[in-house]
Amino acid sequence: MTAISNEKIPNNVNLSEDKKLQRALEQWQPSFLNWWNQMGPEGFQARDVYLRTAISTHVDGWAHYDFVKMPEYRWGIFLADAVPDRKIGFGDLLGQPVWQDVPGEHRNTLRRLIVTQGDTEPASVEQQRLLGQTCPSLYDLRNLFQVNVEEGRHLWAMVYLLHRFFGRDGREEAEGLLERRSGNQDKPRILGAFNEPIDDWLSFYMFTMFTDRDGKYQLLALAESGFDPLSRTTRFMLTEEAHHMFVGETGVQRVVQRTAELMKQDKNEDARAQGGIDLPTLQKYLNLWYSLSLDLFGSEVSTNAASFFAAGLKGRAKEEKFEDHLAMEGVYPMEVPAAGTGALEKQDVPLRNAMNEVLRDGYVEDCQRGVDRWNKVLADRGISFRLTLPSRRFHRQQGIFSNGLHFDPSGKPLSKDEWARRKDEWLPSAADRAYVKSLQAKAVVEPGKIQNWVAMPPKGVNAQAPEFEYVRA
Ligand code: BYC
Ligand code: FE
Ligand code: FE
Repeated sequence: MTAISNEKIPNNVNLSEDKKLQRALEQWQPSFLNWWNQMGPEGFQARDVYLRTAISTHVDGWAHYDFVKMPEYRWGIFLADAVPDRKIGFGDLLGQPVWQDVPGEHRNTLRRLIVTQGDTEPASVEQQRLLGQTCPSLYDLRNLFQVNVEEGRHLWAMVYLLHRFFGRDGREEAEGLLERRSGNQDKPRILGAFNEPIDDWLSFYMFTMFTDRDGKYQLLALAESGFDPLSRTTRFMLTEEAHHMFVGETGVQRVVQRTAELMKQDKNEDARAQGGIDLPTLQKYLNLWYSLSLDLFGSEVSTNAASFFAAGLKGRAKEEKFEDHLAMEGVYPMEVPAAGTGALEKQDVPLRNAMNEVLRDGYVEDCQRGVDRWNKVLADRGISFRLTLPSRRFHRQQGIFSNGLHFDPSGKPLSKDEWARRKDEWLPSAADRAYVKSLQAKAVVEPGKIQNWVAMPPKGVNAQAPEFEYVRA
């Protein structure tokens, strides 16, 4: 491994050999820090936080753990090792050598994909910037900051590609990534879920469970790209993504566990009476973040997706597991709402046009495995309630089930009026949100202590104890 740690921008891309690129990125760096100081975690920037930093891409030692002040975090540029003689694994160019540069005819499309990916990273940091002030424990606070600095690194990953391969347009896009703001009316982030508020910790756990998991699937699809630098950078991002989903899945699991404990302490099994989050409220938060995250896959039937696939820009997750990499002949049977009536009709969609749905299939299965693990916690404690993933048709704002159509969580069509009348049964109401926030009104920052509505983790970070002082006063 080359020595990288003492460079201004840590990297494994030989940045010092490309002075022009190095200068451009060193010019972007203060803008990034400016953005971080303004839009990053509020109130904790001067604290020492126990963080892992990526220092290489090798499995046996890519992470280094130590106390760091977040603005001094060493955000670096890391690509996974090149696969020798790598070939395009799908689409019209199947079997041709991958590209080390951007083919002119795909320049705009690739830039757009990279910008869309890049935009989500700072967006999530913005969405989460006030959570530190209401943290359940120091362990959770540290995990939040770990996720935040790594999303910052993912932004660096996309900005590297923009600067290195897209010339002036790329540099302008890199500026734009620091200018849009989550939830801002005039300059919103690009994708829907990234403009939604994350202003309580249950939402944070659901977001890292469901929305970061969209990240996993999108990154897996981009890791198949014929544009090799994109493939290599997303492959390394995936190793960091695993921790974000761990934070989400185990976060919700610790809430489920605590809720079960509190139910057992109450003569009516009433978790709220014991200061916890009841299971129906958990289900509503799940419904919300799962449906917002389903939207991130785009429409079920998409000519964009077909052309990304045809051109070798974006594949399916783990493309090698499929038999037919051309996808010219197959169809994907789907239930599609008929124009006008909205009644569901079976339709065979040409496979390439259904690539968003194919990617979503893998995602849905992956989510279900997590939900099964939560339900096991309930079963083990003798509670009969089960959490469920709602139908893919429920509460959609993108794709064939949006556009004024409404469905209940079982997928049954509803009139507009019925939806308006009943949606608070399925999505967090203003009262639910106020209740959840009331449980988190006061941050708990004493080592080993935790708010009442969530259980302590069974293990700490990097072999430290759960009660370790992860963020120093
Ligand atoms: N919100 O054919 P369609 C992550 C637009 S998360 C707003 O349906 P397509 C992370 C679409 O852009 C992973 N607009 O979809 C997680 C298009 O616009 P134009 C992020 C949307 O193009 C947590 C139109 O609707 N990575 O990393 O096949 C924390 C029709 O498009 C939405 C990526 O997204 C939406 N939800 O696919 C931190 C990968 N959905 O062209 C980070 C890169 C669609 O008509 N992006 N639209 O103006 C892509 O691959 C594709 O852009 C999408 C959409 C999958 C998002
Ligand atoms: Fe990310
Ligand atoms: Fe993430």
